[in-house]
Amino acid sequence: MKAVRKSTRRASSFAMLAGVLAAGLVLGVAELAGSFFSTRSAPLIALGSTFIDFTPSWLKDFAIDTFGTNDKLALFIGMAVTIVILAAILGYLAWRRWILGVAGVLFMGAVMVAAVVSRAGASALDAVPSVIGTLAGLAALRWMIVKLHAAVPAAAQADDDGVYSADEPSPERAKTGASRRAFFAAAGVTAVVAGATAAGGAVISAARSTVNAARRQLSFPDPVDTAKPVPEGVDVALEGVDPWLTPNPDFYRIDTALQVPTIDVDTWELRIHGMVEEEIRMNFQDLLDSELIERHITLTCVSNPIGGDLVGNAKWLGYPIRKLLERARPTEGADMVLSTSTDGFSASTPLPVLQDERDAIFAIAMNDEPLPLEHGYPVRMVVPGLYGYVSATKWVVDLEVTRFADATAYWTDRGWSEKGPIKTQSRVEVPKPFAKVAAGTYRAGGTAWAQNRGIDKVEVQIDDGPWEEATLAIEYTVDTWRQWTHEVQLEPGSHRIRSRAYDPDGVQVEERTDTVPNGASGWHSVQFSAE
Ligand SMILES: Nc1nc2c(c(=O)[nH]1)N[C@H]1C(S)=C(S)[C@@H](COP(=O)(O)O)O[C@H]1N2
Ligand SMILES: [Mo]
Repeated sequence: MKAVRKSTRRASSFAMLAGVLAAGLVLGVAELAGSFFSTRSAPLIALGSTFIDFTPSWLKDFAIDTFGTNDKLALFIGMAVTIVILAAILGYLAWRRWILGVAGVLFMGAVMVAAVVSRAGASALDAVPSVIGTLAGLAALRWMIVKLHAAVPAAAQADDDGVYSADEPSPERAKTGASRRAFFAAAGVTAVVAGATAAGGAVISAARSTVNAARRQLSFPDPVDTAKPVPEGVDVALEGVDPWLTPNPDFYRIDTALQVPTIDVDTWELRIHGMVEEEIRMNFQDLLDSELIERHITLTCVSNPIGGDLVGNAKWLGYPIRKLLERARPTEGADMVLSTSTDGFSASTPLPVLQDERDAIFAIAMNDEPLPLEHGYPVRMVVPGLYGYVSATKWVVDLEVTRFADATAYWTDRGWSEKGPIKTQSRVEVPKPFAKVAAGTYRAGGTAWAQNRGIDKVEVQIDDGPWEEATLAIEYTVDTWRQWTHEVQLEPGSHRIRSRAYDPDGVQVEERTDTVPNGASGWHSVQFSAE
């Protein structure tokens, strides 16, 4: 009887240990997963920052008075102690009654998610690491608790007050010993995985912050050819229409990189080779020493659905790809340039497109800022008029001049077309789908694009009425998108608004097609109602 009581007591401390290890796993996994996304999603930092934000000023003053510049360290130690205590309690609860453990872990997970998501600039996506971590921790806790139950005599678990009557036969005890070893194995695995994930996450985040610090230090020479001034009239000044210049944090991001590559500018090198008279290697300083130009170019993803937002307009600073090709001198028969990024993505771009006057560039800055890491730091390609998958290689390090007959690229290997000119598109941004607007005179608006060809006209239709010509904003260049606006008269009731754009070749294709294999076509239509 005494032995059993002792084993219960020991079991509860094992349960607490299991809770603490599971909490470690939650944080470790979340840290590693977070390092793949952004530093914002690291739950510990978010929790600490949230705590600071909610700390009453008397406590803040007390902390600064007491700990001085060590106040942050004190905060982390305080957090660690709190987490260990809460986790131990949770472990104990989970052992007594699993459902309490589940509820507790999910509650803590929810607190983490709330802390992460409420940080400035955070998005719902930043919650993913906390969610993954919580699920991993829950699974590990379950695993350890099951082993623990197997290790502790059944009678010991049946009674809450520690009074039982068990005279166990020795075979039982032998089994219990084996189960106890199984528990320790589970606990050991959890501890190792927690430590490894936390360390991995820390290493990746540290590498990223070093690269980010170097990135912030970068300064660029003045371009020899600056972008022409942007007239105010490129904007129709209608609330709800996307800004003409897309701020970097709002710029869509599409790539295959599970983890954003972190490249050291000092070791970055671009090689151009293959069917060329002269092979060239260029480092970042060579690029800075070259004659840089500045251009506004609207980038579009082939996966953008009709009316979608995988499109953005930015000012790019960089070196014309044409100039590099002039120096390398492609040989007879070459018709394609295969560009490859550090992470193995590749794009096949028609050689003539990179040689003509359209200003395809190796971009090093985006909207007057060094390229953001996720947009290809330190160097990416931007080619007016082609979808990103065949031209806009981020983190670019290699250019091979070759032939379409001899090589294929990442997406062309996966069923997308070899050639990817951007299709002329227009979209309605005001009204939004299913909006309720006031009947009477209503101002609609949106954006159209036909990079490298230009938008000549946009027409708008309400229900089955006549197509009317919309007012176009000033065209900046043919490589940038163009806003439109149009006043319509609305009767009360439900309506449909459609838009269609014209490029120099005529009206945009009406037939709706899927994005595969070379981009969606079709007229955008929005349902809404007036009352
Ligand atoms: N290295 C790399 N570059 C890439 C991609 C990629 O997956 N990896 N995706 C391309 C695609 S499909 C598009 S649409 C653009 C998107 O660029 P953005 O993320 O800067 O908007 O990048 C292109 N460059
Ligand atoms: Mo894309």
